[in-house]
Amino acid sequence: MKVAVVGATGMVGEVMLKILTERNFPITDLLLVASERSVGKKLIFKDKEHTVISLADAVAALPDIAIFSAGGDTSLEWAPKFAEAGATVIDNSSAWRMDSTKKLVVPEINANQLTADDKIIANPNCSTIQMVLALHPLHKKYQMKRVVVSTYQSVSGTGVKAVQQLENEIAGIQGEMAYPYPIGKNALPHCDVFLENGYTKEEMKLAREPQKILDDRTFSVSATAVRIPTAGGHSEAVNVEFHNDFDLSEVRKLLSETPGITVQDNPDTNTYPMPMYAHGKDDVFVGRIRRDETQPNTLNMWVVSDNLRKGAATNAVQIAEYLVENNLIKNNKPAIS
Ligand code: A2P
Ligand code: 11C
Repeated sequence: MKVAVVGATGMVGEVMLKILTERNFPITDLLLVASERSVGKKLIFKDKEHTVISLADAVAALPDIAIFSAGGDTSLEWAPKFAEAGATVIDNSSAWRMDSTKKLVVPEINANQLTADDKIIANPNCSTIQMVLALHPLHKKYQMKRVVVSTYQSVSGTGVKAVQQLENEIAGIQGEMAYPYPIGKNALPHCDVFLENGYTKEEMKLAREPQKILDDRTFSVSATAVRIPTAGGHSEAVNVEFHNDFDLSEVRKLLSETPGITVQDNPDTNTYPMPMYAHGKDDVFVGRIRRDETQPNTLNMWVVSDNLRKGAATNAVQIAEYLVENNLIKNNKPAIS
């Protein structure tokens, strides 16, 4: 496969290269793409030096697969150009997620909907992916009615500038601010921009994306997204009300049998998921599984995952693997005249 990584110099791009290496994705040619600022820069992939190229040069090179992590504007403009040149685009931004002509995919849940005609495929938001992976087996069994989620999100979700802000604050250095306030020793109930309804864009992603991924609009999600001074992953307190009653040991069994989930849940040994353990791993970790004693058929759980891995790069690479394994990369490159 000729693979383009668009946004290769960014935070997700760096993890993407690591994951393509770890999973030994079948790459014959690798195109590393970033903004004009980075063209000519050298990056190492599997001990080999690669030169960063421009978007236009990458389109001209006719890749089979292009994995985008370069922001929504770049995706909106360039994903269609890559698709027209025959590439299958897997896009990490929010640009195409709610477009009814594009699929929004968490491979463990709905990769089976993909066909060779899907030329732009959307990767969900990081906080959505980990939540929906934990909810999916429970929804199938007990049917969700309403989810109330509060997130505790890593600064790495905002990007390099935010990680630097936290590091500067810890070191006592004055520097550029990614947030309107200090993030160290703080919690900001503010992830992404505010919308007219008073919610943030991040909160609305959590409300809408799960319905599309699970192809079900009969349940609702209400979210509060909070940025905290951690770097290893996102955590979520998830309260879910079902139509049907559940048995706690069966909930634990369903979750532990779900590919991609690790249950860490033992109050006797202080065992529960934390970003410092999830960091660098691909699984979604679930713990603090308990009944909400204030109303029937309602469960509380704590869900943690590395937002740059399963929340972004790993999920995108898993989509690419599914396409390759199922022969869904169509060779429809334009004929060269
Ligand atoms: P560059 O490093 O040249 O700015 P992050 O989310 O960590 O900030 O990374 C964003 C990634 O998207 C980087 O690789 C960045 O490249 C890339 N990028 C940003 N804007 C553009 C653009 N207009 N065209 C191509 N790549 C872009
Ligand atoms: C965050 N979830 O942690 C965001 C980062 O829509 O892909 C990813 C934004 C997105 O702030």
